[in-house]
Amino acid sequence: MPFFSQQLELRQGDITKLACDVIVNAANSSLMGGGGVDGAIHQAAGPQLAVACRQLHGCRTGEAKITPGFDLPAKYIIHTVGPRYRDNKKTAAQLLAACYRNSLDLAAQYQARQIAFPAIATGIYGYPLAEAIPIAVLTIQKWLNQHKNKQLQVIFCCYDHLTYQNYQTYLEKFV
Ligand code: AR6
Repeated sequence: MPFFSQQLELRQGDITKLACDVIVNAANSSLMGGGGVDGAIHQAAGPQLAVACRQLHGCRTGEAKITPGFDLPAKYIIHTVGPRYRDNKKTAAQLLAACYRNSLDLAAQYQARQIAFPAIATGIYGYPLAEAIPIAVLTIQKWLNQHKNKQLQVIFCCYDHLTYQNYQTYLEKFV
């Protein structure tokens, strides 16, 4: 598993299997579940997750909310809502960056030591990988530089090989 800096790690696999403090869910604004990684997380966390999510009254694009991990090996799930690339082209980059920033802020608030991100918005929401990866990496690097005392370990958890390869290429070049 390649490490690209002390705090950045790239993995290929299923995020629901990771036993880290926080995994991030690429949710929709209802927070009531869906397809992709959201469906996998709800399936693996069990029905208590939907009950907890209902009490959160949704989540706006770019924002983040937290629940316990329930049946997952992860302690917490941070639910964030990426932008639909086609609807929001102008603001999409800012909203995607906000997803990463707000998730990191919330993880730090909960004293998390590790956080694993899927490639938010790059599946059903159609955000091109080539644009989403630099936003993810640069936003996270900036946050880590601004919060040196937090010692947060960040994992990019890529489900498919294409996503993994694209991250690897970018990280090898720029980190
Ligand atoms: N572990 C890690 N990554 C995964 C997993 C997994 N188990 N399953 C899929 N991915 P997507 P979005 C990757 O579509 O684009 C849902 O219906 C996937 O290969 O899950 O933000 C929500 O409810 C891709 O690289 O999320 C929303 O309606 C990445 O996760 C909508 O989809 C994101 O793909 C959100 O769309």
